[in-house]
Amino acid sequence: MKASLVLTNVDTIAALATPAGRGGVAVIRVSGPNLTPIINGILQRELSPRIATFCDFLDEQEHSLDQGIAIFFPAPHSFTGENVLELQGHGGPVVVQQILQRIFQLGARPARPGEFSERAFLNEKIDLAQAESIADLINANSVHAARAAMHSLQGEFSQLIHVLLESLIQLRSYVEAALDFSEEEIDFLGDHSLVEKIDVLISCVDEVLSQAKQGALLQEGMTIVIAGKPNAGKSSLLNRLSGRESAIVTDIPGTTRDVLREDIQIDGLPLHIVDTAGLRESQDKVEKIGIERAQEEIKKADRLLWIVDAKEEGFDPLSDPFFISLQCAAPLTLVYNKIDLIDKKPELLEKPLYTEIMISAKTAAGIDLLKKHLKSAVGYHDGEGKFIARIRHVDALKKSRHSLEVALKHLQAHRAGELVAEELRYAQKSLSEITGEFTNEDLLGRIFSSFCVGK
Ligand SMILES: Nc1nc2c(ncn2[C@@H]2O[C@H](COP(=O)(O)OP(=O)(O)OP(=O)(O)O)[C@@H](O)[C@H]2O)c(=O)[nH]1
Ligand SMILES: [Mg+2]
Repeated sequence: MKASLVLTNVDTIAALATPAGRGGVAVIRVSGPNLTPIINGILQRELSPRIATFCDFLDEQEHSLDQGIAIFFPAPHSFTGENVLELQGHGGPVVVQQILQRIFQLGARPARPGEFSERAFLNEKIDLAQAESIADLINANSVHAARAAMHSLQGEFSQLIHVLLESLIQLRSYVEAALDFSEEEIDFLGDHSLVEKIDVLISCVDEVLSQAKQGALLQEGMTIVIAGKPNAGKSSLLNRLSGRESAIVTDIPGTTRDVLREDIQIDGLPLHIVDTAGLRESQDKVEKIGIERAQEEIKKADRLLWIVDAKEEGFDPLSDPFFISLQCAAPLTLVYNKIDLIDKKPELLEKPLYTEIMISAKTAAGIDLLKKHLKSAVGYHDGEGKFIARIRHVDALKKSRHSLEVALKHLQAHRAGELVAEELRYAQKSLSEITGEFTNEDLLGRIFSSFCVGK
């Protein structure tokens, strides 16, 4: 599949690699099989490989469009694995457009979003997980996320996947070989060491899975929806968590009508906090829409913070008809707010089906406890994640783990060698999706088109 894609990518592509707009320097990147016409046309001189050369960038009439640095990276020692030309000129939108137009005139076409990274992947300069980490590094919102993305880019995550794949391939060859000799098949299926080997592999997958979940949290964060009756202090809590007065707070019930969002971080864990309209029966047209929106947000939450006034101590959400009617699937934290009014101390209680926490949005009492609770509720460990990952990777690891478990069942319950072999094959396929060895073109298209142009 890779080879056929490479063959269709014979045209030369160009794009601005630095952000659009005005800046000191703009870098234009050109990649393709043959850049001689472009270099001859715009620079009218030869370039030594990987040497920065100060020169004029020329138009058709040989007038200078700009002056800057040109660097030529001959294939395969370049980012994309093709011949690459980088022009570093002045960062003005007009001058950049003129240079790009000139390059297009000389035979290149505009690059699609992510097309440089896609070519790097197709030419096996990086695998899929590494290509994704480029986008993650660029989009990183915290030092933690940037470091983790860098580790992924350097191949640490891919390396772990390769180790798992190696063990799986060994296991598969053992099983397949045994299947070829039906007499020995009986021995091999009864051989406890095979069960052990699959067990060990499942624990190894679990280990990588837990790290990948951490990496995916760093990359995607989680959505926390604050909901409850009017005046409970939802907007006050949003403001307290975000550290700014983003929501209007008054003592009038029904103050918040729209959905408000703030992105915050707790020790590198990105949290998308959503404040919603207080839930109650209302005849007010605007408030009713706000309440509908709140209900929609609750459905999308990764965790729900249900706020009640601390005076309502003993409130049981699970027997509250209003709460039940929301049919919230997300895990719940019941937050008693305004403890300053009843002279209570912050406290956290683990109930069988949810967590209870006492805070004051006004005095900030218990806010650190709440933050700590949110971190541990999603399994986020302090310190940094080793590498960045995506939900896609976590899902692939889970699928692989599931296949291994099914293989184990077939082995133990029925000694069904063929089925064991088949499941091990699925397990391998799922793992290979992470690094892109078995990935279909649709998925590739989706992944790379989410990048920006020039990457
Ligand atoms: N004493 C005290 N007052 C609080 C606390 N949190 C909020 N309040 C007050 O309670 C009132 C309502 O606060 P909001 O944050 O607007 O409540 P809300 O839940 O967003 O209300 P709606 O948007 O109307 O649903 C305001 O007067 C706040 O100052 C708290 O911890 N202690
Ligand atoms: Mg509010």
